[in-house]
Parts: sequence; structure tokens; C-alpha cells
Amino acid sequence: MALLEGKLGIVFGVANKRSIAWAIAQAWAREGARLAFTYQGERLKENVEELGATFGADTLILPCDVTRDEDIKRVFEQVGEKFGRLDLMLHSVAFAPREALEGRFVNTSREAFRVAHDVSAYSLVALARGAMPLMTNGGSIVAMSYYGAEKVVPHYNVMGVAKAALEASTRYLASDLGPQRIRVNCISAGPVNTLAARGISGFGEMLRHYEAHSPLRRNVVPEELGASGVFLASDGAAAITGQVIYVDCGYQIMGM
Ligand code: 0WE
Repeated sequence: MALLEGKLGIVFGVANKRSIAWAIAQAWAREGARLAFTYQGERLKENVEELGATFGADTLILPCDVTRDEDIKRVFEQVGEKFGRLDLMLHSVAFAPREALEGRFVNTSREAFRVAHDVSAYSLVALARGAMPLMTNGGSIVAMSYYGAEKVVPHYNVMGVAKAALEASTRYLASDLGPQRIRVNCISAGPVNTLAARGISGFGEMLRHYEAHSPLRRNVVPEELGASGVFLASDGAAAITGQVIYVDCGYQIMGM
């Protein structure tokens, strides 16, 4: 039996076929979910339309800049018209201005701090509020986080602070939405070579560090993030909410 048969979902954060959002979307779809997708900006439109169309020509694919309330409103209006209901939502969206991921954290500008938090953390709150009225039969919201939320990872800087806000928001949302049977959880993924990771200096070194030091002595693969995404979306996780689940080959348990 497919684990997500008949579920209706929306996925924020596909940029290309290497995106974590795409890995989780494929896993959700394989388990029987019907999905809508959003993309950020004209640059990604073609990519996401091509990927989304693999689930059928009538797949709902909408532009959404998560920093614009009017975009978010329109997305959930159109999802409401097409689906009538929503069960699943994936938040796999983050951005900090490049210069904030390079120098010293102490030099983070007010504007870089604001943008990082708006795109990467506040967006979860706004999207959850948009999804909530459609999740009439309960639901599962999954957001992507990273270890830099709780420990200092060199150069992750303001993104670590924004992920900390995302994880705390996950707990407050879980408390707020629990009575409506809407669960909210984070997957804290080990490093994955995606568009967001490309060009980050020292990323190759980080992958080798995880290989050498994680209990499983390897890096997580996108398919495993997909499988964890399916679990959190499924009835198997019906009593799990407000949690950060580490899908990182065990790296997070190590003290040294
Ligand atoms: O959350 C992330 C990356 C998110 C991200 C990536 C970029 C690159 C391009 C946010 N904003 C931007 N802005 C850009 O201009 N990760 C978990 C991947 C990541 O990014 C790092 C990491 C890891 C791991 C940055 C520094 C150090 C480690």
C-alpha cells in the first residue's frame, strides 16, 4: 500500500533536479501524493515546469516569491481552487546574501540579517498560515534545516541564526496547529551538493569531513531525505510534531 495515497501536497523550493525539495517531492509522488509546485523567479520557471510536468501535464506550477504576501495569497487561492484541500507542505527555501556567508558573522549587515530571516524563517510562518485553512483533514508540514542552527559551522553565519529561528518557529507552529491535527517538523539534513551549496568555499572539504567523522562514515543521499520526508508526511509519524529529525548519518550526536 502506498503511504501517501490520495494526499494533496505543495512543494516550495525546487530549483533543479538536484534540489532536496525535488528528492522529497519525487518520494511523496511515488507514495501516491498529488503535488503542486512553486518556483522563485523567471530564471527557475522553465526548470520547475519541466520537472513538474513529469507528474502529468496538468500539474499545478505557480510562481511564488515567499517574501511577498500577495504571492502567497494567490498560491493558496489557486491550490484551493484546484485541490479543494491540502494535506502536505514542504518548505525547502533559504537565502542569505552571499557576502554574509563569507566574512565574519560579526560583520553581518542589518539588511543581510533581515533578508536571511525573511526568506528562510518568516516564510515558514506565512506559508503555514496560508496552508492552514486548506488542511481541513489535518496535515503535515516539513521544513529543511541544518546543524548550523545549533552549533557554529564556519561561514554558515547568519543562515545558522535564521535556521535557529526556523526550528523555534517549527515548535511554536506545532503548538498552535496541533489542535487542528496539523503537524510541523524539521528535517536537519547533512550537507548535500545542491545549487544552494555550489560555490560555497570549503564545501568539498565539508563533505569529506562528514565522511570521515559521521558514525555511518558517509554523506546522506537525496533519496534518504526523500524517504524521511515520506515518513514525516505519513501516518507513521502521526504522533510526531515540533521535532527536528537529523538525517545526517549520525553526525549531530558526535562531540568530537
Ligand atoms: O542552508 C544551506 C545553504 C543555503 C544558502 C545558500 C546560498 C548560496 C548562494 C543560503 N543563501 C545562499 N546565498 C547565496 O548567495 N545549507 C545547509 C548548505 C550550506 O551552506 C553553507 C554551508 C552549508 C552546509 C554555507 C557555509 C558553510 C556551510
